[in-house]
Amino acid sequence: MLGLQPMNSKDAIYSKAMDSIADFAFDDKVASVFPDMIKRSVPGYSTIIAMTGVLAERYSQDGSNCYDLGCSLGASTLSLRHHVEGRNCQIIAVDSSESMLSRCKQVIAKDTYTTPSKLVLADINEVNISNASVVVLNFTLQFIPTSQRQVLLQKIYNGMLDGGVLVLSEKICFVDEHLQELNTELHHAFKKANGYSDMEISQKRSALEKTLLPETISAHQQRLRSAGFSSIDVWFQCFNFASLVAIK
Ligand code: GEK
Repeated sequence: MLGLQPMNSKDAIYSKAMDSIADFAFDDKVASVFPDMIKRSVPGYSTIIAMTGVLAERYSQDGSNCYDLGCSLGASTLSLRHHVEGRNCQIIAVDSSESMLSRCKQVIAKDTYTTPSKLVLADINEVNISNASVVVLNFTLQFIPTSQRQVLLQKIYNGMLDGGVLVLSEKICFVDEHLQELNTELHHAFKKANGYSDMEISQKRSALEKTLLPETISAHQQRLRSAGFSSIDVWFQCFNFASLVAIK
């Protein structure tokens, strides 16, 4: 996370009352405050990023590719770089937002680790996945239309080596109404404790309504199973945020 510090401006995007709220987009405004925004909004984010590297260290295979799909400013990419150095791996970090990727390039350029890393401006639905021992989808699948998710996961599975790992971190929802309400409220309490006002929380929620589409853990598990993954586990959960590992 050290590499992300210099650009860490405070997120105040939704702090003033807005007449109309546009759909959330990964534009320059968001990219410029992203590390602060995600850290104050996603419970367990730092743990998930750190453990992504630990998992990569365990599952990366000599001479293979490690993908960070939806890399934003490169937090997971850095974690991969630090944990797979010396493994003869190449990291391929992909994001469709130019604002994110140009900043990610600056972050990676400052990193003292030397794992070869290719940064690609592209839609993850369009990139080729091959020879992969590690694939990371940290809070990215939730922005892909639900109807395209199985095809994407099948492509990822097909491009992975036997014994490879997929790390899938997502905002989740619950079938049980009580749990849905409880976890939503606990998440809001987390954001309030991190300095967001009720208005900011509510305006951001409206902006994300049509773009971030959470699913239940069991929907994710079923999709991973249909794609062919053999061992699937929820290794982290805090309120309505979870991270799964799936082994090919
Ligand atoms: C982190 N993983 O810090 N193709 C490529 N990129 C996409 C697509 C797509 N179709 N859709 C969305 N993105 C990061 C955080 S943020 C999560 C990931 C969040 C990109 C989008 O541009 C953004 O950078 C990222 O996915 C999602 O661990 O903001 O909640």
